[in-house]
Amino acid sequence: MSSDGFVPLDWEELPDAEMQKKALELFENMNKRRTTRHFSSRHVPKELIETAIMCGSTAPSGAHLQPWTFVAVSNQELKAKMREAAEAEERKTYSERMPEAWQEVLQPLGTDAVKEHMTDAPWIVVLFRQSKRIRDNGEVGPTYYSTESCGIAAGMFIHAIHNMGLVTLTHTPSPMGFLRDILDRPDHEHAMLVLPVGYPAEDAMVPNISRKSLEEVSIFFE
Ligand code: IYR
Repeated sequence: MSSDGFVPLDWEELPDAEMQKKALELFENMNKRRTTRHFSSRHVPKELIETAIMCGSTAPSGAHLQPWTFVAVSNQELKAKMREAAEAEERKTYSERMPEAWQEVLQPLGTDAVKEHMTDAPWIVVLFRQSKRIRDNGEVGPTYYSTESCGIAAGMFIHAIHNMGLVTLTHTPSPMGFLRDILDRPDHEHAMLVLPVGYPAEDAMVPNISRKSLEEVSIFFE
């Protein structure tokens, strides 16, 4: 069976009990993921980062345009440059741009303008969203749902990092325009997330917070 441009779906039915088991095991694994700001500088092989990017890049995307570029940086000078620029923006954000309502919800998380993770973590992965695509003939065309697509890709990347036993942090220095300049990306690429990746520091801490219950996050109509 084949029809132009389509191939049969590669899919295998699982027994009910196996489905339940896999579903719960995945939840238990995902529920152990924590965001930490405290990274060890221990080496992480490039191959692991490459595989995590390939996991992120399996995400569904608008019109299958895959509108993302993952820029992975281990170069120490470049990381230092990014940290300096991020901290300059963040100092302004924390001291002038952050309204009180925002400060109120951030306060328990203990964040501030000091971004040591930018130089401590062995890898900084910056996810760029492509608002346009370059056709094969060089012409520029639109992309579709690029924010949604990149959000999904980021989630899959984060899960891959957790699943391989490393930690990451979704850092959003704001505004992020400086990353396009430092990392030499074109105008139609927009930095969306900064993801330091590595082993946690030995004394890594995380906020003492809990996740919402199923009842709080969902409504079912049956
Ligand atoms: N971008 C800043 C502030 C910040 C904002 C939110 I919303 C957070 O959940 C955490 C931090 C920063 O990265 O510090």
